[in-house]
Amino acid sequence: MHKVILVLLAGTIGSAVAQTPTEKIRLNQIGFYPDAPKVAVVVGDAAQGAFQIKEAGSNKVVYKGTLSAPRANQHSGKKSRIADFSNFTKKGDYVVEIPGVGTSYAFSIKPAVHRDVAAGSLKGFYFQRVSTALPEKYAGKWARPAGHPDDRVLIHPSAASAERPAGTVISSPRGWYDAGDYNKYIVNSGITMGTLLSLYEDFPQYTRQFDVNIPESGNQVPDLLDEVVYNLRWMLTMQDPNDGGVYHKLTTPSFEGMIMPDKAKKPRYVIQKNTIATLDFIAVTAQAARILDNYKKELPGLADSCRTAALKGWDWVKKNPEVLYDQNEMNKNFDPDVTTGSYQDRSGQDEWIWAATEMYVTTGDQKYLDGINLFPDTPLSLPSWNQVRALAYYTLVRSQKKLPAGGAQYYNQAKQVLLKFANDLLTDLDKQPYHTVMGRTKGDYIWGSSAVAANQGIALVQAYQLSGDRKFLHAALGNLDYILGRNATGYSFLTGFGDKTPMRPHHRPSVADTQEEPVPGLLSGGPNPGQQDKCKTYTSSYADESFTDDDCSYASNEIAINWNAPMVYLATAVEALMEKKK
Ligand code: G3I
Ligand code: 9MR
Repeated sequence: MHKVILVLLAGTIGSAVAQTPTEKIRLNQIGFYPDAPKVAVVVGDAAQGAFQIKEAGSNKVVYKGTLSAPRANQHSGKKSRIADFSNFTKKGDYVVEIPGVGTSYAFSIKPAVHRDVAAGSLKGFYFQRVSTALPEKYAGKWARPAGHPDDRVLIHPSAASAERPAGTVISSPRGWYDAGDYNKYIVNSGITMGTLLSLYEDFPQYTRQFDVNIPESGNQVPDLLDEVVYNLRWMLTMQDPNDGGVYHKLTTPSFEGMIMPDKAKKPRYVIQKNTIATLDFIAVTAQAARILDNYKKELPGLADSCRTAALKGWDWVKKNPEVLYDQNEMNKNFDPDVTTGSYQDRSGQDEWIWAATEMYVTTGDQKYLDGINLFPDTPLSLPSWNQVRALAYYTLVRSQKKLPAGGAQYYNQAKQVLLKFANDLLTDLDKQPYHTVMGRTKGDYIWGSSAVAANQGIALVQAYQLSGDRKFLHAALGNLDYILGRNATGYSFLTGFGDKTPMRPHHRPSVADTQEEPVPGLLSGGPNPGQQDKCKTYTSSYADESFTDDDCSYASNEIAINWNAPMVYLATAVEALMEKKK
């Protein structure tokens, strides 16, 4: 009893002294590495002159600094100043205080400061698992019954063949829910898997240490790969065994309501085979084959199945090089109409490059590059579900030592293109209102902009690996700071991580369950001035502020596997690289 009173009393005194954090100071709400840049941003006109760092508990001033000159925001015209305390390196818990403005959220300075973020965002994938119950042992208060067995999926008329006429029942279980919806899309699975498999290939040692408390955690396979295999086994079922073509998606005709997985029981179909889905599938299975060769004992037959699947897929795309998925056209010809995510892409050029490169690296056979222009004369695009060329270059530079004779030229070209791309990302970094690569142009704020920040971070990590120049690593870290709070909304976009983090993502289980807090470890889409959801609760239309923490907002506050994957990559890569000595 006495103990309880004492604790309560201490709590009261603590909160009487502590100030409510101000929203005007924006920083990574998790914290900083001792020997890396540390930046907070203060918004508005009031702030100028000095700032200080105080110990979170005692209020003792431990560092004094001066705010930068004001920087004008290109999206909103608002002013901000930078509080740079990179020179302060002592481990502990602190706040930033700016006289006349207030104090920030508390943060830590310590080694491995993003370890929980990295592990938590990987665990996010477990919560997206289809066809299985999530018991409390692994899912805690987000435990839920199994949904979508997907063992009786229908062949949609658009996907019919002689061997599998419309209405044929196939089994296509497992995989991850794509996003806030319950469908499974091959194209989006493609980049997601490529990103996670690349994380394993780039940092095999570090990723072996992950234990994220999933059912497979006790086995001899790294948890990262166990999670990937859960989706891989689904992807393999999406290939038509008769000809090697791959279905575009497994979906209900229209989106389910905001209900739990086990309550969502509309019939599900696989939809039209096409070239781009098959190319993405080939890239993933080819990459998985070479990685899983190292786990033949633990995952018997899986590497071989992937290799065979990739080869069969390749035969199909060679015969069907230009079958595009066009949902409107498809709906004109077949019933039922399908109105779920289209993931339709007008050009397969980048998918050909990616698939051919993965085949080339896995088999060592030059023939896969025949007829492929690996380095077209168009600027490289940041990876996204419909732009995968950079994934090919990441694989080429990573595989330098394993490339067959003649491969050095591809390595050299890929390296050059990637370094140019990363250098361009650094343009005017010192002038940016939040001192981040993310957000220099309005074009960064698309649907899923958080993944733009994360994918830019990956490109910068690649450049650091290629050059050893720490400016790239520090800029990648700056984009991680962006995602975790140093941005114009003040949100840390990863659910469950930070003080101000989305509470109402457009995510069916988070909306429909009985828990106050959303499922953790999921990356919210982030600012998107398109506001395609037409929600009424946006409070700003400036590109970098166009976000609303409301479950109506699928255009700014949904979550998605192709956004979570680069989040996992960036946080993990930064951890692995900061762990190494300079
Ligand atoms: O291709 C044009 C480009 O030419 C133009 O410059 C640009 C300007 O904004 O727009 C580009 O098209 C955009 C397209 O994504 C490709 O980036 C569209 O405006 C934009 O509306 C579209 O958003 C996609 C959205 O689905 C709607 O189709 C998102 O990228 C995609 O992540 C999202 O994915 C959904 C799935 O369909 C369903 N499941 C949830 C998932 C996440 O929200
Ligand atoms: O929930 C859907 C989300 O996953 C998609 O990203 C989004 C855009 O395709 O669509 C959402 O579903 C909405 C539908 O498009 C329109 N009616 C309301 C649905 C959300 O409740």
